[in-house]
Amino acid sequence: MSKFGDLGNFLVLCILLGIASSSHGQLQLNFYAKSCPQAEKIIQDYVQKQIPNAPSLAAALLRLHFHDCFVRGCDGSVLLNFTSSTKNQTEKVAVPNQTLRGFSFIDGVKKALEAECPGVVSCADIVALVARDSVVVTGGPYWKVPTGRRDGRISNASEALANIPPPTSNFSSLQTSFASKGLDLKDLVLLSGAHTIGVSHCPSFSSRLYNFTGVWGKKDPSLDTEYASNLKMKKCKSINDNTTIVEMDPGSSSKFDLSYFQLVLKRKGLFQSDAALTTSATTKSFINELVKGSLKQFYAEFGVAMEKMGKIEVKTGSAGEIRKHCAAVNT
Ligand code: HEM
Ligand SMILES: *[C@@H]1O[C@H](CO)[C@@H](O)[C@H](O)[C@H]1NC(C)=O
Ligand SMILES: *[C@@H]1O[C@H](CO)[C@@H](O)[C@H](O)[C@H]1NC(C)=O
Ligand SMILES: *[C@@H]1O[C@H](CO)[C@@H](O)[C@H](O)[C@H]1NC(C)=O
Ligand SMILES: *[C@@H]1O[C@H](CO)[C@@H](O)[C@H](O)[C@H]1NC(C)=O
Ligand SMILES: *[C@@H]1O[C@H](CO)[C@@H](O)[C@H](O)[C@H]1NC(C)=O
Ligand SMILES: *[C@@H]1O[C@H](CO)[C@@H](O)[C@H](O)[C@H]1NC(C)=O
Ligand SMILES: CC(=O)N[C@H]1CO[C@H](CO)[C@@H](O)[C@@H]1O
Repeated sequence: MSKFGDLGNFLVLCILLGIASSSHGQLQLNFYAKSCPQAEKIIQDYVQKQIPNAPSLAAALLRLHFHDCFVRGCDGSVLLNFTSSTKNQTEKVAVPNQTLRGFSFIDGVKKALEAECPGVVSCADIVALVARDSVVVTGGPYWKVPTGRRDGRISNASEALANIPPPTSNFSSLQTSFASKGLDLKDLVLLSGAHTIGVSHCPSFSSRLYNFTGVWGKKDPSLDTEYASNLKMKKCKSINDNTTIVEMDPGSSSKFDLSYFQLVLKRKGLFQSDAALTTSATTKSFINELVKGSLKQFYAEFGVAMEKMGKIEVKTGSAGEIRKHCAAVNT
């Protein structure tokens, strides 16, 4: 009798744990194995076909995943053009999103997936997989992307403003921002390493050249002087230039290498947020270790941090929805 009781308790416990873990929202590798077995292959094929024609999109797509995850979790909300409650004020409209690219690429992938298995693969998973596959195709690191994310129905510009750290962030703001997403200082350093690829527009850093701390003519003393003059003479010739693009890792902005960290140590990180990583002894020593280590080691650690970022506040199970079109919530 007591034996049955124990077994009974044990079974009840198993069921409770089962419920707890499923409602906890676990992503899993190859979530679409049964529902859409070709899903990951379709995405990979699309990326392998398209990215070599437009390799600069790899950086844009990686950044898109970051912006998605930092606002309401990785739920595809960054892709929405309008929702019923926020009308045109979606995340895209917010200042940090004005330079996002890659939306039509995501739409193209979604179209290919809808043709194979309609209504099955979420836009949030597409963003996560496309980011990884694009980086891999351009010769960068690979990381695991567990799937099963569901799409959100809300996208709000003021939340994007509040959650995406601005390039003027100091160390403590970055630490707070990342901590609020469950990411630690090591993650902050590693993920900032994404700035080894891609470009920026002048307004993201021109106050460092022209108007530091709001004082006209003042330059950011933490930025290498020669680098600053070059940027002023050759790139951002006026503080109003909002069209010129600048490599964040000059000469190496299509290579996923360690040179971003080398530049940051030489006071040549483009943003105040890059420079801020050397203002804490902890993050500075992480950077020193990375620079001394191998590329392989950076790739492995970057991958772990990306997997962590890809799990921020994900919606799973029956939460959210699987959008039909990535730019709009289902009606
Ligand atoms: C630590 C806080 C971060 C700040 C303040 C920041 C800020 C920025 C800014 C201002 C730009 C340039 C936008 C423009 O003017 O065009 C940029 C570009 C970029 N960021 Fe970040 N970022 C951060 C973290 C990250 C993370 C975590 C990732 C990805 C894991 C990332 C990936 C990228 C990439 C790949 C680009 C280049 C995009 C392109 O070429 O279109 N950033 N970032
Ligand atoms: C959403 O906005 C993007 C530009 O931000 C545009 O290219 C796309 O056509 C729009 N999609 C819809 C469904 O309105
Ligand atoms: C958007 O988010 C802000 C800040 O959280 C909130 O005050 C505002 O009410 C939201 N707007 C809508 C339309 O939900
Ligand atoms: C939203 O649309 C209205 C009317 O079309 C316009 O007046 C307003 O400026 C728009 N807001 C934003 C942030 O684009
Ligand atoms: C960092 O920036 C935040 C937000 O702008 C500000 O409130 C804080 O005082 C700054 N911290 C330091 C140490 O400068
Ligand atoms: C310089 O910065 C201050 C404070 O942010 C601002 O009020 C001023 O308009 C800026 N000057 C120029 C020329 O952009
Ligand atoms: C960008 O610069 C152009 C020309 O200086 C100006 O017309 C436009 O309003 C600017 N856009 C933004 C978003 O500041
Ligand atoms: C990609 C995207 O949607 N960018 C938008 C950012 O916001 C400006 C207006 O503030 C729009 O013009 C862009 O289309």
